[in-house]
Amino acid sequence: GCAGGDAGPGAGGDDDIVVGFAQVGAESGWRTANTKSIQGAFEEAGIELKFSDAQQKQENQIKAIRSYIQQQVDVIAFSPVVESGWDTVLKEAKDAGIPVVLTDRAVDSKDDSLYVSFLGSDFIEEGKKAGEWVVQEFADADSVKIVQLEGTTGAAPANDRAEGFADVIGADPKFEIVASQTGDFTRSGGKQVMEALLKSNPDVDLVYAHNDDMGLGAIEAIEAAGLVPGQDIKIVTVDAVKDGMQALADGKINFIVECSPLLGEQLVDIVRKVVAGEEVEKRIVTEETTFTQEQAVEALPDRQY
Ligand code: GYE
Repeated sequence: GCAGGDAGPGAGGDDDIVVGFAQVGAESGWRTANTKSIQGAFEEAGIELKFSDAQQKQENQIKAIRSYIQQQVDVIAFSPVVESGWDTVLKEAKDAGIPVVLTDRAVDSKDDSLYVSFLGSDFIEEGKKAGEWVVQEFADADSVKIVQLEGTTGAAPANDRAEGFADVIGADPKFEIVASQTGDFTRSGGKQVMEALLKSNPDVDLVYAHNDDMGLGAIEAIEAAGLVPGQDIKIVTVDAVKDGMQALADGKINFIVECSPLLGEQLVDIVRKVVAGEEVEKRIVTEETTFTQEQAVEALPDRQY
């Protein structure tokens, strides 16, 4: 924003900063919690936030970023819906002298001068944690048929959660991914894909869903087929949002790898530093844990989202 003139309280401080945030959409419980965290943190900080929802379309996100460039905001932050295809618009921001912070999801740009920092989870690690649980859980089984419900095609968390999981289970040929399809990180997507996959793979042992919402959709499909989720078919998911944790506590999901959506306060910190001309870390990794059914029962009452 513009400095000078106004000598009111906070002049020259946070009141003058304007941030443009281009969100992915509202596809999941995780995303809703993430949006709430970001909007809440900026409101708390007294920093103006321009917010847009791209409805999971890259073209909408690019439009939003271009409009933030035009409005000459101080910092642009966004969670890239897919990994590739960002170089041109990021170069436009750079040429306009507007620093960009990536939150939650990465881009595959070779030139890392196109953004100042990337705040978010290590999705490969999350996939590995899911795989490690599967290896333990099925230690005594001779063969394990797995259905994978993938996140949005081309999104960093879909690519990386598949990769980390495959790395771990790939060490033992008894694990077989019999089908893998995208459910676009939505509950309805997970349900639809699971309905179809159950017809061709009625003997599946395990569902690995890249997020809770798709796992919750799969539960509906499994129950509709007359099977018991969590028993006849085991389920492991990623996120640990409230509905997922409830299903875990109820025994319908067997294990959840946490992915924290609460990035708002850290993003505010980064924005303040960038505007003040201070150094920020290029990569800030979110800390997260995993939950068993027992741990979900314990954690649920205090869960914020
Ligand atoms: O896991 C999923 C959401 O990018 C980490 O996006 C995020 C993912 C999250 O739709 O639920």
